[in-house]
Amino acid sequence: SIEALIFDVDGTLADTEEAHRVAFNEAFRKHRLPWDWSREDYRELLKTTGGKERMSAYIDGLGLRGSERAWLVELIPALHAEKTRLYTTFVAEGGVPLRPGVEALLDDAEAAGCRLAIASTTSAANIDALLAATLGPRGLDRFAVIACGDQVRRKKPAPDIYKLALANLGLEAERAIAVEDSANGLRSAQAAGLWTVVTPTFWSEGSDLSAAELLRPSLEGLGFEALAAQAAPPP
Ligand code: XBP
Ligand code: MG
Repeated sequence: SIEALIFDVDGTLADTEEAHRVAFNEAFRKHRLPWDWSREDYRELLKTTGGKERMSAYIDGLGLRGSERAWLVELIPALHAEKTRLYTTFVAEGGVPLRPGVEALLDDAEAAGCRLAIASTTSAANIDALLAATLGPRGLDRFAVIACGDQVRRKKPAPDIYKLALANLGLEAERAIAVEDSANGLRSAQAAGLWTVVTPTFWSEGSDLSAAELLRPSLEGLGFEALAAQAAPPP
């Protein structure tokens, strides 16, 4: 039987990527960089997971040499800290709601005795801000395990973050379900052996999500028992 649901955060619990994008651009302005990522740019840039890694990939694409490139690479930690400050402030003010059906599924799973967990590329600070703003001050405590950010060296699509979440839950992959929104997240979860539900957003449009065990526009109307029965049908 299914004993845990492991949720991705960005794109899955909430459609946060526009807030991330705006925070990146604001951080670039504050550091007097002439960078401005459009929504189309950002959809492409999302193929690199992790904010620091995303900026690094962007800098690589600028084709700069020597000291100019080195100076920008050295600026990444400061840019990312600034971006995190801006993002958490916006999210803490209630700037990003949960996606439809998320809270109902969390409630339903808990009522059925299923544990909740998180496997995310983003930082703990960002997750704390989102869960407190959307689920209240005790929102974070509802998750038995939060695996995130730099706790693993290889971010999604590598399986490491889902493997870490499973290890911390003390479960084999057969006992859990992953909930995702993106191709990188789907690859990560499936590479860790997880049965995966995918609910795409604007940001995952155009990516191939056909490998998902269950693909649906949102979690709305999806009860825990129905989900668990699909993932682990009774013998
Ligand atoms: C989300 C990400 C994150 C956010 C930015 O991927 O890739 O990098 O865009 O967060 P997933 P940070 O939903 O697959 O976990 O800047 O904190 O990295
Ligand atoms: Mg995601």
